[in-house]
Amino acid sequence: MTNDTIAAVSTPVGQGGIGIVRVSGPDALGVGRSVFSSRGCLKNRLTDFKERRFYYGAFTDPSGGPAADDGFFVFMKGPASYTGEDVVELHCHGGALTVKKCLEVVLKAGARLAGPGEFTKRAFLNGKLDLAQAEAVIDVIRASTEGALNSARRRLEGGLSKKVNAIKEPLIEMLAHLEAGLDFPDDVERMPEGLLKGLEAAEDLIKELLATYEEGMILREGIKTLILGRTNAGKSSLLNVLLEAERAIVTEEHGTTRDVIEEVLNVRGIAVRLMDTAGLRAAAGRVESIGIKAAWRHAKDAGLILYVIDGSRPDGFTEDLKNLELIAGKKVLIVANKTDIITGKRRAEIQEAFTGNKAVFISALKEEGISELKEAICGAALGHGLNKAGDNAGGDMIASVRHKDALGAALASLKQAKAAASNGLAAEFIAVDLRQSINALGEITGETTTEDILDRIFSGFCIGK
Ligand SMILES: Nc1nc2c(ncn2[C@@H]2O[C@H](COP(=O)(O)OP(=O)(O)O)[C@@H](O)[C@H]2O)c(=O)[nH]1
Ligand SMILES: [Mg+2]
Repeated sequence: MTNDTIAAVSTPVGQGGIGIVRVSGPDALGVGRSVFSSRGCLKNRLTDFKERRFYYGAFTDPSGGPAADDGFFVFMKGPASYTGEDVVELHCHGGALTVKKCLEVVLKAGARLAGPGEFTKRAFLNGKLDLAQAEAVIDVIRASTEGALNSARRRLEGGLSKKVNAIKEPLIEMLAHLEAGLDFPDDVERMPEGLLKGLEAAEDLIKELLATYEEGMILREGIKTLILGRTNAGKSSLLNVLLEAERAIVTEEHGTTRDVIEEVLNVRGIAVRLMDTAGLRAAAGRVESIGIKAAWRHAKDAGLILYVIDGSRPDGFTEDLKNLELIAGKKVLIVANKTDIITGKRRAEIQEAFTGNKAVFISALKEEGISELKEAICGAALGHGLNKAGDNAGGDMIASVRHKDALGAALASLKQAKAAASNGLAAEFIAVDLRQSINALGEITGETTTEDILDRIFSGFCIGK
């Protein structure tokens, strides 16, 4: 049901200056009226609210009794509201109990508790946002780095939708032309001129957008970054230096780290999810071996591996090269550590021994080369990197499996349309594929989306948004 009146607490649970209960739906004003009174006395109920004006008063159970709390009341008349419906907000004291009590009086007055993301779902259904924008709302809320926030804000402002529509519109025109040819075969040339070229152009644009997936995901979700290497290379020291905190135990003893230690670091706007691991060595005890197995397991799905080598111990390089072979094909940065005790000649040797991967020289002990390493991490994660403000220089990106799958389906149908056109098949066949491609693109912005896709998207939201 989309036309009942829903309510939820829209501010985080906990203590804060203000807590907000939001009410949306055809009876929002009625619900508001029956709980709000200007001087804590229900006899003083206001009946005539001006829109978008704050009124101070008390929130009381419609059947009477002491006020749940006092605060501000504001009314936003639909469609000029977030959901596109009539919306009332009660701004009360920001305590866990005060907001709970205010929500209770609103529910008693006839509103229903909103489900996760239900306000935003209504905004989508009422045409206030398209689906790509609605999805971006939760990404804006969850963003923990500048990069994630900027990328989500671009989508919220409609950047991605505009791109998708720009691909879709010429296809719709081509389809209309083809279909006109079917309906009035005598009047219209059956095979529109430039059809193949148009299909190819759309194909290129879809491929371009698909290519942004990996970076879009990294901006949104961060990058799983594994610190790997032999024992005593300085992995835990590196973790500590990057975090600027004594997070992991560092000793000169081999096999100090056993568990995987995870921390998130903001590197120039990217959430780098660092994992320090047990050093790789053959002669490990039982517990340590479990740690080493975990390290290899995490290596499989890591987005980036910082392979730390002890630059002062060339006797271990053969072992290092063997380990690197096991992670061939992954994004790897060689972090050559302990520059404070190695000579320039040794540096050259290291560079020669590890030519396959980019090497960064650091001293975790003396904290040297760390900003260069951060730069390299950023460059390895995002091809083009970010500018100083954490803005993604690459423009609009897709940032979900849903977008990727929809674009993939659109591309596959386009290819079929192209094959049909170049094989001289009848316009009907081309039209079918073309329509499928258009529908797949429409899924991104929500023109052609089923109810269970919507449910899946909005169930990931928080209640109250
Ligand atoms: N000289 C020097 N020693 C270091 C450096 N980084 C780590 N170490 C030392 O190497 C040993 C092992 O360090 P640790 O971080 O525990 O290595 P891990 O086993 O790879 O985690 C410790 O004694 C550290 O003090 C460095 O940059 N220079
Ligand atoms: Mg360690």
